[in-house]
Amino acid sequence: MTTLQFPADFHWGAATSSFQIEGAAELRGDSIWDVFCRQPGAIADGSDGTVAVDHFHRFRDDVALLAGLGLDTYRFSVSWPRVMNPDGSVNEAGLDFYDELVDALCEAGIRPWLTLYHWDLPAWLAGGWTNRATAEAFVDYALVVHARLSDRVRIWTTLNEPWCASFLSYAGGQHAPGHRVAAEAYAAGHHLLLAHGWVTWALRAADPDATLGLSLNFTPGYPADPDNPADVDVVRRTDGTQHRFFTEPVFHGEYPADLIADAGADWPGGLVRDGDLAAIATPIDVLGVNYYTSQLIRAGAAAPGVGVHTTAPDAVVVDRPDLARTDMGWEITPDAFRDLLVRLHHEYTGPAGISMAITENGCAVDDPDPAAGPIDDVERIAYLAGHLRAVHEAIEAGAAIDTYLVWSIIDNFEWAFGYTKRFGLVAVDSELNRLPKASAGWYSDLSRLGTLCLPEQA
Ligand code: IFM
Repeated sequence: MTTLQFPADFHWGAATSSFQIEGAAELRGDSIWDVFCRQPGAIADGSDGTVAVDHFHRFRDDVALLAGLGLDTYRFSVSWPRVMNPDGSVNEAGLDFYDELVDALCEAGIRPWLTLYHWDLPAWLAGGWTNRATAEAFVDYALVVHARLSDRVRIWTTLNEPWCASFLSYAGGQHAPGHRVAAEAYAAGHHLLLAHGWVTWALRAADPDATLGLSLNFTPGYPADPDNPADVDVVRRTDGTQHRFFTEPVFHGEYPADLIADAGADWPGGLVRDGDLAAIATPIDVLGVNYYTSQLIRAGAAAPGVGVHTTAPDAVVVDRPDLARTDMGWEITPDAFRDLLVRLHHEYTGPAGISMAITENGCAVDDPDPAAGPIDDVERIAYLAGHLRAVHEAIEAGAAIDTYLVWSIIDNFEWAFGYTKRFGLVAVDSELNRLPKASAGWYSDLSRLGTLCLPEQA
């Protein structure tokens, strides 16, 4: 057994998002995910977010659950269509919900970490993220939320995983609004970044001491044959659209030239106005890193489309049969997580003098039905332990990482997979009772002591 000690001031917590857990859809406007869920075949089990796990009505129990586990941070997102009405007025009752949630968290001694956008875009915003006006509306919404909650919420994430909200949604068709038009993905990506930059600027002006950032999802790619230039190049292009499209303008104020060249006619040059890149590069305080897996890629025949983790049309993901997989089919690669964190530290956060937080990490396990008895999710514990070892190694290598937020505290609506995939430390039965799994107890012990115990091979 090896033991690794995390710093005494390291933050341990969990993350969720509004659409995935809240329910109470009748008390808010439609989001693009409500509309998407109504499309036949869009969601694997035909489900939706109407009730989800009813967090809206059970939030006090859920906060008590977090507190009982001893977690000190809870990252949640606000539902834009719960807070704003189609005519631009504020839905005060919707805002009240978050006010009460934040109060409950503070009373429990839990640090609220608020994400402003986790994909549930109001359905009434014409053109969605392909329309620059959506970024303008995002500023109005963000300021409304900030005005009500900033006396207690001190950490703000503008966007969660803008790659998913652009490429997977507008080119891949797998997420709302389900389009398959590459040029739309670039336009959406630019407007999402603009929304991030404008809100960062506006919140900084209103609240200079707030901690501000965004959460990006990273799936490092490796060439199947490092000596084959075609494989190396397809990895470069995948890294371009998936990662550098976001990191380069945020940290360096520019879109990479190779990415613009690769995009060709799809590049939204006409949409990028003077001042946009300066706004996008408004300094942040923390980079949120969401990590689940990595992939081996080779160049293959061009097949238009977007994979779950790729964008280049000729990217072929190569199976690594020696690696274990999660229930999403994602290969378990904690060493790639460590290498990613060290890369991000050297290329972006270190030079900017800012920290990183792991704002999502976790795994889907095909857990047994909770009705059958307590769930002993040893696979999840092993996954988390391996990835926390990677975080520890990255810290030892110099990366400034001060927070780890597991995805997720509770089983929830896993987007196009509906309720068929379980990421939670806590199960939910058919009556929506909360039933902690073995991983919840394990994570609770870890967060209290900060000591990670690993079998020699983890
Ligand atoms: O459930 C999602 C979450 O909403 C965003 N990041 C990845 C998770 C697992 O797929």
